[in-house]
Amino acid sequence: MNNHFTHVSIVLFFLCLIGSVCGYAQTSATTDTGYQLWLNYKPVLDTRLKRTYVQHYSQIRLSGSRYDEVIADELKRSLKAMLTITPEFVHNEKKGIQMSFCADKSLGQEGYIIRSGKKGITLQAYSDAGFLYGTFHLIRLIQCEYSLEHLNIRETPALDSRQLNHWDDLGTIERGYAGRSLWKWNDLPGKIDPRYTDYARANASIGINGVILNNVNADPRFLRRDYLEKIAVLAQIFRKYNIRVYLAANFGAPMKPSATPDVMRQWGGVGNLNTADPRNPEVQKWWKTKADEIYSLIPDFGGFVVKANSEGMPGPQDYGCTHADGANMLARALKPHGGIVMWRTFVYNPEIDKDRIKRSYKEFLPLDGMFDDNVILQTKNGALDFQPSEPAQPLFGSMTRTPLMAELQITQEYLGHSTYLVYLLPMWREFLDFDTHCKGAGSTIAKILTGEVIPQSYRAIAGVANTGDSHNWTGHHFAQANWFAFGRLAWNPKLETHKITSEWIKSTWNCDKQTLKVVEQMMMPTWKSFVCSHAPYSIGFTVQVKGHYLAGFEIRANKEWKIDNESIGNDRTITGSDYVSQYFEPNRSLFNDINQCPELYLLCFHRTPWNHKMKSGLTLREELIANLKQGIEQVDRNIELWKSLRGKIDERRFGEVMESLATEKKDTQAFYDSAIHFFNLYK
Ligand code: BDP
Repeated sequence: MNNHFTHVSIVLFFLCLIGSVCGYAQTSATTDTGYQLWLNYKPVLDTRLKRTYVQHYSQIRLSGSRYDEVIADELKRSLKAMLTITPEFVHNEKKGIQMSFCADKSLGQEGYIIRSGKKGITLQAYSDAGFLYGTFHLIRLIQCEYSLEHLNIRETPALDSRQLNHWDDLGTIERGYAGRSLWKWNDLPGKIDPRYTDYARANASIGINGVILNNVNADPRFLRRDYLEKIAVLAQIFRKYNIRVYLAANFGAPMKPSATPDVMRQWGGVGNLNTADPRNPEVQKWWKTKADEIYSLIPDFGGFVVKANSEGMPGPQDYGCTHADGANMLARALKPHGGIVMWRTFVYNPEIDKDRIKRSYKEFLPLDGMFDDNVILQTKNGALDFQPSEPAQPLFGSMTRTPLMAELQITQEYLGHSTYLVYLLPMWREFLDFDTHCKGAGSTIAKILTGEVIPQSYRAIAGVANTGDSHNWTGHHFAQANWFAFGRLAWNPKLETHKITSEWIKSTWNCDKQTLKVVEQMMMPTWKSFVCSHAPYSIGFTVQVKGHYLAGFEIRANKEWKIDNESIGNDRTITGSDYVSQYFEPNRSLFNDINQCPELYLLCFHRTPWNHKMKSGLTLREELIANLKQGIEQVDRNIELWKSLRGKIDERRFGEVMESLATEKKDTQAFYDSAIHFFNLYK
């Protein structure tokens, strides 16, 4: 009896042990919150692969670069989680991973080479930052379970400056759908959120090297000493990851509060002047002194982004000066310190043209060549706004003596906020591959940005961030993919879509083949289906004026675009507003011809008869109505696909994505109902 009892207890003890181990496994799986983003280091399950990784990554010789400390940190953290090893950092060994400087100048400030051979893996760079990016590449090789044989990788970024723009308003975030500010302004500079480092790690891992901390609708207080001291602390943390800090500057900042124009009443200026006139020596001096002050606190400060004379923001035109006058004045204050001005071209002054879409081009083209050499024009991908689809802004390729940088929007202002699963890479791809023909066929936007078509003294790209203080950073787990994809594209605008997408999936979720297939299947069609169901054929604004989320066809109709019983769309042909003429041939003729215009842009350029025959064989009316259902069909498909991954995905994230999909379904149905009701008014 006693023996039997002992036997039972031993069995029970082991059962409990197994139970608790399984229980532990389960809890650890269920507590996966998404906080780790794509740096979600998971154990490598393939034993053969694991053995090779362990063999190579157990010993590492660092290069002596200024990033060694964070490199070692990241390697320790990732290798422990993925391979259960703690690497040994060695000095002279010729095996394992060997990092060393090389004389290949063409690698530039950030490039690197990774090669594998009999003696292990070498990571070489010409400059310090190459080791940082190379290390994240080495880590990614394991995360994505790539083979280490015959590695011969050479990477240099195609764009020098790859930035995130945070539309941060000191607590809240304009067009932010993932919580409040990441920057804890009230706690800084004394108290430092560990999250700042995790944010920097995530960015460095995808190549982001610039952060604009605040909203383009800039509160002048960001330029006040107390805020600069807070900003200096962030800069210090980000610098460790090769990330520079920039600020959005309010052009009216030098003014004293009582002198500030109406639009700034809510803030007031932070100076003591009665004007912000760029010709005024006092104003020039104010900015010079401010620049000196900033650089004394942040020696590697990147510069300013400026939204001026746009949507009520103050600017040089308030004083009869041009955008160039304003930008150059700021540029001269920053120049001695190596800073730049990113002057935004998002302006739409109604006096310039009746058609809003034409205004920015008309204002900026005549200024080509008038900007100082440390000014770059920051230009949204489309000429209207961040619509779900738009033909590319015709300024790209037209400005030949002024560098232009692209501004993309990662936050889904017009694309379903953080509620919808919309993968933006296909949209950005469409933009980057857009052939401007400015120097003949093949003059794509990607090649313009990288300076291959028109020499660019400064090559840059910015994305309006979709982050906030929500635990998973972006609200929707899948919105992390847009941040990731933006970074990878910014590094290399030609990087293949499948590569970016599959690497995000593997490093965020897992390397299981079915997960990979299903998640990619979910993501890829979402941009197209969103466009079809929410803003068909690049028609323009279709959402409510406030919020930019709910359907607003009634409010937008016959204001932003035309509709009646005969036709729908915008006449921007040469006999209409003539927007087409802002494009180079053959785009101009192509867009001008209703039968040749790409259907994706049809309603942007043409007031199209409802009975116009589409390529599908259907009339415009039939196709538009049928396509409106695509949103619902897509989310239904995604729900089924996601369900098929139950058990493959950790429970908490699985459930949260399921909830997001359910909300998306409800909201997309409401959008559809509203759209159908509206279109049925016209027949
Ligand atoms: C619009 C946004 C607004 C921004 C503006 C801009 O609705 O919040 O301030 O763009 O980019 O799309 O300046």
